[in-house]
Amino acid sequence: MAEPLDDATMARAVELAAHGLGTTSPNPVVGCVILDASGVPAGEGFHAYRGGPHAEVVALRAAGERARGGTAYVTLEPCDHTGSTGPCTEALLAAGIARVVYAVADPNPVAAGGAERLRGHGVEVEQGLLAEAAERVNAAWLTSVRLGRTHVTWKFAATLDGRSAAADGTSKWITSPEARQDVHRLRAQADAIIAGIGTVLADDPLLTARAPESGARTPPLRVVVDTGARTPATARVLDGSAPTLLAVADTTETTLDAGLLRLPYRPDGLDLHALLRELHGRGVVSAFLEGGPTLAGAFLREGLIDRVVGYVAPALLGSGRAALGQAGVSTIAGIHSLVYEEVSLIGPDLRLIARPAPKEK
Ligand code: AOF
Ligand code: ZN
Repeated sequence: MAEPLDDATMARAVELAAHGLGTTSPNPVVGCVILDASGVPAGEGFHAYRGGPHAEVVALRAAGERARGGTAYVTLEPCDHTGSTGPCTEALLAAGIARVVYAVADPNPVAAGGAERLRGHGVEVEQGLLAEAAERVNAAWLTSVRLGRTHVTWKFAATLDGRSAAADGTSKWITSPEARQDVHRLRAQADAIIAGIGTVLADDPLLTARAPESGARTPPLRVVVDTGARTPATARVLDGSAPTLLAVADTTETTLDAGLLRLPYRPDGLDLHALLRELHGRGVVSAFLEGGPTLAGAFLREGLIDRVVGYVAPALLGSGRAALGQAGVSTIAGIHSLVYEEVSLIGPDLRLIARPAPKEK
């Protein structure tokens, strides 16, 4: 039976999970709150880094003896396997937890089965509370496990009329320093930053995350979709300050001294599905797709964009490059429908976060 405290407590667990964004990859972000037998908060925790204790274990440690007879709220089904740590099911049983409420089932076949194990030991188990919020915070990991490919966030910056550059190609700066700082913060949460060769040749970007709090963790992998290996040896993406991978066609011959990922070539470009499968195989759970409009259009056409983050400046250009290129839409029936997830002001600019609308059955 649902308790009045359930929603607020799971909301706290989701908030805790978010603290792990950017440091747990290739593991999920997970939050956990323990209430004692009389419903008073006894301990909380989140999964902080790969190989570290799971959220449940952190929260149980904090609760100590007060966990006995209590309820554990977890954003992801407790694991039932021994990996880098022991099974959370056993930790919960050993602590004498009487009830477990979790939001989202674990899609990882290796770790799943926790709910059944706990029920088998007489623990009251409920699933689905605040599942939408828990899905959202852990979207990158859930997508990568369910689909076997890297989760993609497409980021763009544009004027209110959707332009990312003026007619002469100049684009610095459409959005504010605050918005650009926010981009660095989001980039730092991703495992990889993807750009097209057009952007590398035009802007010579560094593609690094310069966020104050990202200091200690490994920098995101820089990935250039560069079919013909045209990246100049002097390009800033090859400066060695972060690892770089050039995705080239398997038929391309090059002497470029860089990490190469050879992919099948199709008439309309590199096989982007193969790219995201390969990256996933290398532990890249989440990628930030930036620059330029052609590559973004190709990803969208292939159904490979999971989240859109748009920074929209209160300015108009009226001409110049559109933020998004050809995306396979020729008539309105082919429109890529999204739902807004979040709208906020970042300095003077709007930040819009959206994801693909659920397909109608
Ligand atoms: C986490 N943190 O808080 C929970 C996880 O590699 P391991 O042994 O740490 O196990 C990772 C799996 O454990 C992960 O894929 C997920 O299925 C499950 N739950 N993982 O990293 C946590 N609760
Ligand atoms: Zn676990």
